[in-house]
Amino acid sequence: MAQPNQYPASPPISPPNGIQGKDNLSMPVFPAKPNILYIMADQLAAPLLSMHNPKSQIRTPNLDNLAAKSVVFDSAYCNSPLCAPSRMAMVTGQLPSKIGSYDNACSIGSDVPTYAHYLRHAGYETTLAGKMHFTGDQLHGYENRLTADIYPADFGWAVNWDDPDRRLEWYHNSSSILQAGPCVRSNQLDYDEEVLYKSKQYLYDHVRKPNARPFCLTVSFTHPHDPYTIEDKYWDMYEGLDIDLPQVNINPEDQDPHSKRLLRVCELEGHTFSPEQIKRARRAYYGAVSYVDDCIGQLLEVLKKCGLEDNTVVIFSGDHGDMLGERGLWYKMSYFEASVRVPLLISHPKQFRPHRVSQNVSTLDILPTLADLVGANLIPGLPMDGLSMMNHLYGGVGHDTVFAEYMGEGTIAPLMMIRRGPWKYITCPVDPPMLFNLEDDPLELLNLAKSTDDKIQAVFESFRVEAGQKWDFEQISKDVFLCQRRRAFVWSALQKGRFDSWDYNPDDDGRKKYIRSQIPLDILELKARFPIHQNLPLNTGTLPMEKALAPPQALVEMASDPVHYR
Ligand SMILES: [Ca+2]
Repeated sequence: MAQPNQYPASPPISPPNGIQGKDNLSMPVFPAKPNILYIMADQLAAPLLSMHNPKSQIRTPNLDNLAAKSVVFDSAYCNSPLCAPSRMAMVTGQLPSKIGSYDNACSIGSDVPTYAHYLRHAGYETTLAGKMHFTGDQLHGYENRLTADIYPADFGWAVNWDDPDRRLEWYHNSSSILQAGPCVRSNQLDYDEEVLYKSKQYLYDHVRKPNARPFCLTVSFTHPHDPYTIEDKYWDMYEGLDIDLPQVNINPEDQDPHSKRLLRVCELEGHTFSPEQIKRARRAYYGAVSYVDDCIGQLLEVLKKCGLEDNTVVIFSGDHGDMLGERGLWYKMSYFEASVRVPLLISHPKQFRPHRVSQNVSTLDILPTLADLVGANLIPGLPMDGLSMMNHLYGGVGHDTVFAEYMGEGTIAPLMMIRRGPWKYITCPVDPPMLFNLEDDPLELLNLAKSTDDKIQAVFESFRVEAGQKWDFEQISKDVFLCQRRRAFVWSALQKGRFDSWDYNPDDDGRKKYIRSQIPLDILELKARFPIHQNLPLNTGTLPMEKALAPPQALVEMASDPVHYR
C-alpha cells in the first residue's frame, strides 16, 4: 500500500518547483544526502568580481578556482538591494512585501518557513555562522548559531516615511570614503575572524562526531561591506596598481529622482570626491574582497582535509552589491547593476557539469533549489515566490525572470523591478518609470521608457501591465507605513527603563571543551585527534562508557588512508 501523503492535498500556490516527482513534489537528486556549505559575502558587487568579469582587477584566486568547478550564474540578483529585506527574501523564498520585510529593522514571523526549516525537517543539522540580520527571533529554523550577529536585533533601525527628509543617525555617510585606507584591526575584522574560526571548528567537530547528520552550514561574512578599510596584508596586494575609476559619471542634477534621494540619504549631496579618494575607497574594497576570498580558500581547504569535499555542495552568493562611485553613487539601495546584482555559484562537479548560466535568477530561488538538492518537499499550499534552479544546474532551459522590491530608506513609495531577458524595468508610484536593455546598453545609460520605437513601447507596456497586476502599490504603501509606525512606538517604549536585548548570545561553554575530568584522558585524546592514529589502544571498547565514546567507524577507516595518515 502506498504511503499516505503527509501534507495537505491542496495544490501549491506557486508552480511546482524543480524536477517533478511523485505528487508534483520535488524529487531527490542524490541517493545520499550531501552536505551543504553556503558561503555569503556582504555588499559584494558581482560586476566587479573576476568570476563574472574577466577584466576585474580584484584578486580572488580561490573563488576563481571554485568557479572553474561550478555552475556560475552570471545574471543573479538579490530581491531587495538592502541587507535585511534581501536576506529575509533569500531565507524564506518569498518577496519582501509578502513577509513584511521592508527595511533593516523588520521582524518576519517565526512561523514563516525558511530554508533552515526545510533542511532541518529533512534531517539536516542547520547551522549559521555570521550575519543574517534577523530582528527578534535570531534562529528562524537554524538549530545552531555559532556567533552573534554583527547588527542589532531590535527595532532601532526602522525607517520613517512620515519624515523622509530627516537623516537617521545610522544612515550611511561620506566618512567611509573619506577615511578609506589600511588598518591593523576593525570591527568587521573582529567579526569575520570569529566567523571563520567557528566555521572551521564546526567542520572539524562534524567529522569527529559519531553518526553525524548531514550538515547545512551557512557562513556569512560581513566583508567587503563598508567602512572601506582592510588590514595591510590585503591593502598591500594592490600596491602599484592603477585602480580603475568608475566607468560612468553622472552630474547630480542629471540623476533620476531615486538616485537624487539616495545621494541625500547617504549624505553625499554636494560632495565631489577626488580621483585619489575614490581610488583609495575602491582599493580598500578590493582588499576586503581578497580577504573574503582568503577566508573561502581556508574553508575549502578544511573541507578537503576532512574528506568532505566530494559530498558537499558549495554555494557562494551575497545579499546585494556596492555602487563604489559608479554614476556618482555609493553603497546600495539602487537597482543599477553594481548594487542589485550578486555573485552566485553552485559547485558539486560530480553532479553538475561546470558551466555558465546567463538567465536571470535571484537569491529567492536558493530555497527551492536547496529543497530539490536534498530531496525535501516544499509544502503545498504555502506561498513560494522562488523557483528551483535545478534545470539551470543540469544545463537545461530554466526560468529567466527576477522580481525585486525596495521599501527602505531613500524611497518614499514601493520601488519595484522586473528583470527578464535583456530587459530591466523599474517602477515606483512617485517616480517616472525606467526601462533598460542590458544587452545593448550594459551601463544602463539609455532609459527607453519613452522610446518611440513600437517594439520597445510594446515591451514597456507589457511590463507596465504586469507590474500593475503583480503589485498593489497602494496596499503595500499602507502596510509599510503601518509597520514603521508600530515599530517606532514599540521601540520608543522599549528604550524606557530596563533594556532587554534580543541580540543572540551564542553558546560557547568552556566547561565542555578541551581536557576535562569527566572523560578518561586517553579516550578524549583519541576522539579529538583527526584522523585517528592507526595504532589504536588495544583495550578500547571494553567498558560501556568507552564503547559509547568509541571513535566513528569512518575515522577508523581513515586511519589507514595514506592521504590522511601522517
Ligand atoms: Ca548587507
